Amino acid sequence: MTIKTTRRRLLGTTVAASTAFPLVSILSWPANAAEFSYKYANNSPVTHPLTVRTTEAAARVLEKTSGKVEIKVFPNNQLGSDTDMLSQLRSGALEFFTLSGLILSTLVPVASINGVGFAFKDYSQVWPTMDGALGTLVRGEIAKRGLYAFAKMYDNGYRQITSASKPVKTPEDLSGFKIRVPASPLWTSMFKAFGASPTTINFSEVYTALQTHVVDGQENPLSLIDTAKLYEVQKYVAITNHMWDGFWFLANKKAFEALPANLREIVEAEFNASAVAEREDLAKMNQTVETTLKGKGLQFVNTDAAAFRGTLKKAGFYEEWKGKFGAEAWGTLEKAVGSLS
Ligand code: X2X
Repeated sequence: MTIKTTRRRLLGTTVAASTAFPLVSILSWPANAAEFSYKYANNSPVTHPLTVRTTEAAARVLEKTSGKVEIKVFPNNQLGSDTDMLSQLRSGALEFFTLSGLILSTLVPVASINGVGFAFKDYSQVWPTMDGALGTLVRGEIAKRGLYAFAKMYDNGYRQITSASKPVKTPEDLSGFKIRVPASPLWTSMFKAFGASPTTINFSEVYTALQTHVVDGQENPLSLIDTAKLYEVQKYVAITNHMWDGFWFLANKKAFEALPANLREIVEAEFNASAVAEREDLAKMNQTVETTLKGKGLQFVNTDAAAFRGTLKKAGFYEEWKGKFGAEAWGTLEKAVGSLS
């Protein structure tokens, strides 16, 4: 191959990728050498540990498969909103995608079970539960829908409520509150049970929705409030810890099974290893992020979790979702975290 053709090929690659430039450079391997050229996409900022660690996993996969498996990383909704990316994953236009279990529940209903309000006391309950029986149950249901979920979830975090016009100090402050929630029946149901007025908006539109006051507030872990710069368009954050949320690393089953077993093993091992590293990154970040956000002007409000939980109970939230998830899934959750209703 002459230098001229190489350059032309590289140019072609750059042009093709120019609308959404992948983070993993393919320039370290000869052009077109990969036997499998796959895409991984997410909704998270480039600086978020989810993107950082999955990008590292993709680089390790390229190296350990001697360039046979190339996974280009498209973070930050470059390929569209979560709803769009889920469609792309299902059709095979996208091979890998990380998605909140709660949003995945639009396809796999039981996948929102980890989002039940105040279910997990802390991370010492989260990881054994999601790496254990409940995670296995959810993965089994995901497998029935043409997708394959890797064993290790990536952390998103405990969610907190931000607002622009007034702080949320008590459950009563949520009455009529215009809040953005992700696309998930459980999220909408929970904020209705709080008496709020929830609107479904994909994360790709959240910053703008807050900036233009389509909604007054939203809820997300502090790590995302920081990395997605939501503090620029919000004034207060109420520490509610109202649910724990994580990302399943999902593969289009057909595309994943097209890889020979030895390559599949490498991909799975590397993305699982990165999930564990990402959980540790967030644990570290959680020690400093409050100070960071205060420095950026966000005002913190502490809340009484028991009061918020009591509001959900009174509204019949737990009874309703116990019925929706069914005895097996609800029982598996309660076995891990104790009685909820
Ligand atoms: O959409 C959100 O709020 C986010 C980024 O936390 C999820 O992926 C559920």
